[in-house]
Amino acid sequence: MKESPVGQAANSLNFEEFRKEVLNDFRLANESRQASLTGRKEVLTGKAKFGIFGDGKEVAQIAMAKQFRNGDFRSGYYRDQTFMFAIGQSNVTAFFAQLYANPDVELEPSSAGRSMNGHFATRSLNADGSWKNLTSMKNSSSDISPTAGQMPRLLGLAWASKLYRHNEQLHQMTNFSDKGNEVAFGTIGDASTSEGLFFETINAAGVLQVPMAISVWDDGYGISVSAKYQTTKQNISEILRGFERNEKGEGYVILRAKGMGLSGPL
Ligand SMILES: Cc1ncc(C[n+]2csc(CCOP(=O)(O)OP(=O)(O)O)c2C)c(N)n1
Repeated sequence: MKESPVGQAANSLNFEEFRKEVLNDFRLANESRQASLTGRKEVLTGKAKFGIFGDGKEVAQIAMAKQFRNGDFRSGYYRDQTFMFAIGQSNVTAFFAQLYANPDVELEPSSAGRSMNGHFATRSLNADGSWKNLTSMKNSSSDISPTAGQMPRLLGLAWASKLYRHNEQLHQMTNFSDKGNEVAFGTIGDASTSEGLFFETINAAGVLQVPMAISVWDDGYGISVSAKYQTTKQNISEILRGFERNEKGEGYVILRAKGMGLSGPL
């Protein structure tokens, strides 16, 4: 086996498998980038009603998808297309079907053309109205338009898992939870962290100690308004420092990473 280009982490994988995975990830990132560029042209030339896209966030979202397991839930926002593609719960065809408001639920499974583009969801029910087994699929709650509106629901999903974890009577409901062994993943833009719902969720999650992971995508702007006008110190991680986990195990872990490195051409 050849020396792996990324050292220890990849050495556990067979080199051929690793190579395949890297190429697949690169292909997916490119497809998603092209979907953003083409979609934006469709909106600006009047062929689609409204558009909002996830370019610049491809690589970090692919990394996030690698941690997302069956049974987990997403409560996120409109920039998550690459993540949804990467977990296999959307694709370029479905993405454009939503952009054009296609009312066919087979083609546009997130909302059958009812929501704006970039508003993702997975279907928890079968066509006959019965429940799917949510523990054997990757789940997304339905995106809503008010920014930060996804936050209380994220907390609810994580809280539900904690209740399942600690209440054995619930363990028989195997379609919904594997004894609480799930994580709720949230995503939000930096400007939307100014909303009260964000701070309430952040505080409650620390108090309740729930299985929840939030990514704040900080591009320094909310529409065209600089972070200077909406976030104290222009740095949400910095102002959340008081919530950081202490030696008693209270609070939670805050990590910062450069996730927008490929905002130029891939
Ligand atoms: C409650 C509410 N206020 C305003 C808007 C309009 N709006 C949509 S996106 C957006 C900017 C969000 O910026 P940010 O959270 O930084 O996310 P980004 O799009 O930059 O990733 C605004 C103000 C909205 N959807 N909901």
